[in-house]
Amino acid sequence: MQEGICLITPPSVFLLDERVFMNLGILKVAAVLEQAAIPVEVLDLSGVQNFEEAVADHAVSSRCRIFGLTATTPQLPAASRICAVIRRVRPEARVILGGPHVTLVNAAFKRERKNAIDGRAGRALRQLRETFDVLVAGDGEEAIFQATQPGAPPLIDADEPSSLLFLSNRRLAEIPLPARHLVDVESYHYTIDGTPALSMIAQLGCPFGCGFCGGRDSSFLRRVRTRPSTNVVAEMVHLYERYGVRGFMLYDDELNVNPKMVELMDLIAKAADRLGTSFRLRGFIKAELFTDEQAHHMYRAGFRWILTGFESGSPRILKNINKRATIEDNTRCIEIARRHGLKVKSLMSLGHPGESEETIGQTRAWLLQTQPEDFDLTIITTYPGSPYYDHAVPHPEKPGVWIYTVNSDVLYSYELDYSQVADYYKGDPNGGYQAYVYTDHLSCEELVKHRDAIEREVRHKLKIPAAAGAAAQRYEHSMGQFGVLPPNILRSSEPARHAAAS
Ligand code: B12
Ligand code: SF4
Repeated sequence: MQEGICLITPPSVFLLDERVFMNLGILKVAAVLEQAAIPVEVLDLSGVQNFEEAVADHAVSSRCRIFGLTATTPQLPAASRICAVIRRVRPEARVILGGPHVTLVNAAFKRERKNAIDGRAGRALRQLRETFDVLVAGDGEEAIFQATQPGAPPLIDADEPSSLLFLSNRRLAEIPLPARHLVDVESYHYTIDGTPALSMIAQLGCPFGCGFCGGRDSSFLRRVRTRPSTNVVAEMVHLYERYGVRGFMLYDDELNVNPKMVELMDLIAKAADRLGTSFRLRGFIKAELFTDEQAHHMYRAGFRWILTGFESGSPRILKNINKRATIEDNTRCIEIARRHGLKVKSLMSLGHPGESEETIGQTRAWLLQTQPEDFDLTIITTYPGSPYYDHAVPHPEKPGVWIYTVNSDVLYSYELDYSQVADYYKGDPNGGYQAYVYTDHLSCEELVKHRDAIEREVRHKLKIPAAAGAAAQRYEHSMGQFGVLPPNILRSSEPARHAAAS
């Protein structure tokens, strides 16, 4: 029988609820392997507290010798621990790491190399190389076949548009849909206005250059790549027919950077009519590109919500972020949405260069003035691969502190060992935040204090309930099931496909 590949999604213990959106990237890699009749196992550890036990139990009996992990930066500590478990129980195994973290570290490293700097991205990449056997940066769909070959190079760079491994628009449309059947779809629970929904990626890339956003030097994350509108609609129809869902969360970075967005909305509306149903959609919009025409067609397609990264109510901070949108653009975006019956979730953040009590006050005032139906307020984290990280220089006096300067305003960030610290994203919004950044005007603690105060006040005044979390699950192997993982954690491609490959 042909050797299989076990693909693993590490947990994200820092998320409020881990079974909301399944990881589509690794399921795209699984789909191309299945298409090539290579047996695939998917170990979905999202929400599994004792994940190392689950990995040990499975790896010891798995027929796979190749293990492929995905990781964002905050998932890296868990991914490193998973790798250590595999090495312990299966010393002969090959462990591949793909996903956003390695992609971003590699992009930052290439930038350092271009500028002849031996810097922290180079160190981070070396650390990854010491931990994993093969690293894959960028698109995984073609690269996985190289990574699994005997004698594969330690780093495969599929994040270069000149590489055959970098997917063209045409190839993007040809590759199979994410292999969602290899995770327990039922255990994921997301609704849009009460309608059960699944997430989708219709296009890749965002051409903008916001300072806190990862991948501004990565073609994988920056170059806009689209699929034909008919191809996107076909995925929706498939999800409707196979899983019975009418809700779709579009996780494209910014839907309206696609010049064919209105055409796409029309085709979605027509598909729903043809099926005799109505869809409910949610997705991200770039504020200054938003128009009445887009809003009208989005509503017809089934959108009732848009999410927009407005980030700040301060003109100075918007400039420092390099957001491009002005306060007026942002307010106008909300007005357009309102005219067309679309609710707005305003995505806001604190802790940018030059952040002060005054700029935070402007953010608070803008939220209260524009009254979004929902909002999110985070403190930014300087992840590798974002301009705030990549363009920072060491503090001349304080070891472990980095300085990013823009328009004479400064952001200080603490150096973190990303292989150890699962940096904070969303915990308990009432008192669970930490900051690893500060400015000339506000300390880490003050940023957290202001964030918590605005969260409480704005939610109270606008009557917006706080998001609820979900308890993590424990994998139990004490019931005579040693080595057999339940189907909500482990799924394999169908035996018929295995047989075809043997
Ligand atoms: C959807 C999404 C989420 C969702 C769902 C996450 C999930 N379960 O997938 C939610 C809302 C939960 C979320 C949360 C967060 N996210 Co998010 N998210 C995204 C988003 C918009 C789309 C992800 C996606 O599906 N992409 C499309 C697929 C095809 O790409 P992919 O997953 O990277 O997989 C491809 C390759 O990476 C590679 N690959 C991936 N895995 C593997 C494995 C192997 C073995 C191989 C060979 C290849 C391979 O092949 C895949 C197919 O091409 C991305 C931005 C983006 N456009 O990618 C940000 C992004 C991944 N998120 C990001 C961040 C920072 C976060 C948060 C920390 C929140 C925050 N503070 O902003 C949290 C942390 C979540 C976590 N689990 O770690 C950053 C990651 C930065 C980093 N350094 O890792 C990104 C890149 C946004 C950005 N531009 O800054 N996120
Ligand atoms: S924050 Fe949004 S608009 Fe800015 S670069 Fe990232 S994806 Fe693009």
